[in-house]
Amino acid sequence: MTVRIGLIGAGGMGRAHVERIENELAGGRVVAVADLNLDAAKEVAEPLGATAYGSGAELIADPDVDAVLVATFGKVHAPDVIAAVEAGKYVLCEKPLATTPQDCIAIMEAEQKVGKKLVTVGFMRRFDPGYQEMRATLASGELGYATLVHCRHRNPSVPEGYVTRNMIDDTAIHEIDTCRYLLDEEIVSVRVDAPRSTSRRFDHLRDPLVLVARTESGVLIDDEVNVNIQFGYSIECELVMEAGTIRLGDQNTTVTRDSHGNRNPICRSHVDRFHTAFNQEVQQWIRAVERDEHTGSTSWDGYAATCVVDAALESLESDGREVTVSTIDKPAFYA
Ligand code: ISE
Repeated sequence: MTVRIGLIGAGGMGRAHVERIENELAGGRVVAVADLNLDAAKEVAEPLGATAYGSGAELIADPDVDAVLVATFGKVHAPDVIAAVEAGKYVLCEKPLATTPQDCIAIMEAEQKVGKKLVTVGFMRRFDPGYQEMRATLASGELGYATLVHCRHRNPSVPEGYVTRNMIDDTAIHEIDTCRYLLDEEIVSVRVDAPRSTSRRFDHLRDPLVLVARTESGVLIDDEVNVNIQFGYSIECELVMEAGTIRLGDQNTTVTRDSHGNRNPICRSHVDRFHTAFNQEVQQWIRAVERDEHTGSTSWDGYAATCVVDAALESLESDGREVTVSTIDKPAFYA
């Protein structure tokens, strides 16, 4: 069976997904594209022979669409995700699931009403082989339990429209999710420190920031978020256990040796750094939809991450006070 996919959001991320579905992955086909900018939807849809729509609602109602990929801005995710769930269609929704805990709760309620896990959140790092190995090493127990996680999230630069809250809700949200995934426990408190800002930023931005979070068992996480580092896209993560550490391989392609010394190419963006992870994520989603199964992170994961984001934003607004993360009790449905 070929899974007939409808894409909502014809921007950069949506186009990158179309490219992989059409040229690199098996089992799926993009049959419809929706965007509020109908011309953008047409531009993506026409070469594929797909139908273009000016709204997500029309695409979701199309009986030829089996499953929905949402790649719009986080702020507008909830209505489309809820409509797809109510139509009984599987959804792969780019992160964040939504920008408020309330919207995430509405999505979880819709899912529980339908009685089926239909929503996967696009936390693609869960599909990165490095993070998977780190998780397996911790879970094996060989090196004891975790005590610390050191993370660094660096981007070469960000556009002017990127504002300080995006340091948390768009960027650090990846470490929030990967740490929950690696440690298999919730983050219970968080604070955000703001060091001296780099001069290589737009004036409105506070960059870099450092997130310091604590989990249920007391593991301490530190995350340097630094989005105008100039030299490239670089993600580091080191998990410290009682009897050893494991560090994520970064930029692990080739090393050139010449009269200038040793050097390796550095990625420019998440699309190339996490190419394999994105492909694995979308491929496994397509396979799971074929089998009528859920895969990847759940709406609960999307909700839990958004609650940590909220607490971190509160800390940022209160000059780095440690803020307790408040959540509803986890519904048995997501156990
Ligand atoms: C972007 O949306 C991503 O998801 C990238 O992984 C992250 O590095 C970047 O800061 C975000 O804006």
